[in-house]
Amino acid sequence: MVATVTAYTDIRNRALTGVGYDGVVRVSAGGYYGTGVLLYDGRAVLTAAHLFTGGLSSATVHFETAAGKSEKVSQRVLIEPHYDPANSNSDLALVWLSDSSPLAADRYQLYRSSDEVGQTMTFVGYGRPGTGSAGVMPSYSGDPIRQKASNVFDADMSALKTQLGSGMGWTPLTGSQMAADFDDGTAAHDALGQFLNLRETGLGLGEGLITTGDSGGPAFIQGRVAGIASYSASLSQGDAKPDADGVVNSTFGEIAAWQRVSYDQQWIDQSLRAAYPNAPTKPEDVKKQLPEGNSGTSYAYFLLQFTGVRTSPDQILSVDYATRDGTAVKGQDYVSVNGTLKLYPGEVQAVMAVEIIGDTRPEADEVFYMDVTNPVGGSFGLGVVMLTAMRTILNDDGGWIA
Ligand SMILES: [Ca+2]
Ligand SMILES: [Ca+2]
Ligand SMILES: [Ca+2]
Ligand SMILES: [Ca+2]
Repeated sequence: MVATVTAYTDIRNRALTGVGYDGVVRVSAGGYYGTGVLLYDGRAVLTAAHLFTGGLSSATVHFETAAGKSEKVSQRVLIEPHYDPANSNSDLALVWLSDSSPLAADRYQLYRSSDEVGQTMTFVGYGRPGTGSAGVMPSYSGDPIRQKASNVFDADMSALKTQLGSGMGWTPLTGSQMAADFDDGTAAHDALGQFLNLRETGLGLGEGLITTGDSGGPAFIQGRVAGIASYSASLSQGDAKPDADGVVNSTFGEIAAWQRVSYDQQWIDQSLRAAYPNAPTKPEDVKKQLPEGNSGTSYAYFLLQFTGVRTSPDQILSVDYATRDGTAVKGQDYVSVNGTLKLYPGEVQAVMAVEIIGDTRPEADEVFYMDVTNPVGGSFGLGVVMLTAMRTILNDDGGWIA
């Protein structure tokens, strides 16, 4: 990915394995590729819809983790239903793996607050390398390399449209896309400084911008997925020509846009929930004891129900949740999760899924816990601050004698 300030051979820009980026994957479809990010269910990869133009409905997901490289084919691609290619709105897609992801691949939560603008983010991708001064390297023919760089989400893209008017040939939906510019520390190349008077001249050697192949890649705030890389642009207005060469090639002075994940979190959450296999829909169907399985992961479900009354029909309710070790140990027996569950308008219940790790080692039956806290828009009952549920992973391998 990523055009950076220094050359791609500079180790500072590499998103090496084992340091938290192993859930950032390469997604190839129809002879091209982009980038994607593995979400909290361990099955769905969030990426850009425009990778699937022409009705493509399959993809290959390439993992690169501390445990090595592997790839998985997906035959299940869901395009955000409001995707509008002419304006690059809702440029999001979900790609489900046919089975579980490598355990070494990080799973990520969504960044859910709406305070992204003004924050520094780190973005990661497999795009063609380049530098801010020379632009993307057309001659690069090596293997795709996973790189990272940082930038600041300076503005909502719709603010730029308001300023540039017909000088910008597309209309971003208000609140749905975020802009960052590629700075080199000078006012001359500070695009959003010139257009919107947002004078922020960059993060020095940490600054970067997306290039071709980074499409669909994540921008992280606090380790959560806040943006999905969508496109870059070379814009000008009158005397303001921040891009030195006027060509879209990821040089200093260009602007890139990320789809704003918080804006689309309902579609993402509900799509993932709808895809859980055999998820319970009523309390009596919840399985509290689950066979461990022999390979990959399988789901243990927790069903959260709201029995109160909303203050208004469109109120969004939420709780925070986190798994906790009992005799079962995270990373060995199950995949720990720690996130926020939202109940959107019309919903009175939803499932949380935890991946149980299968193996063929005889063990005792083991338990782990799910703690649910911080109810927003309801309470757990007088004096109750936490709900806890337990699940038992049943040994299904021979040889254990109690
Ligand atoms: Ca910048
Ligand atoms: Ca700037
Ligand atoms: Ca340029
Ligand atoms: Ca087993």
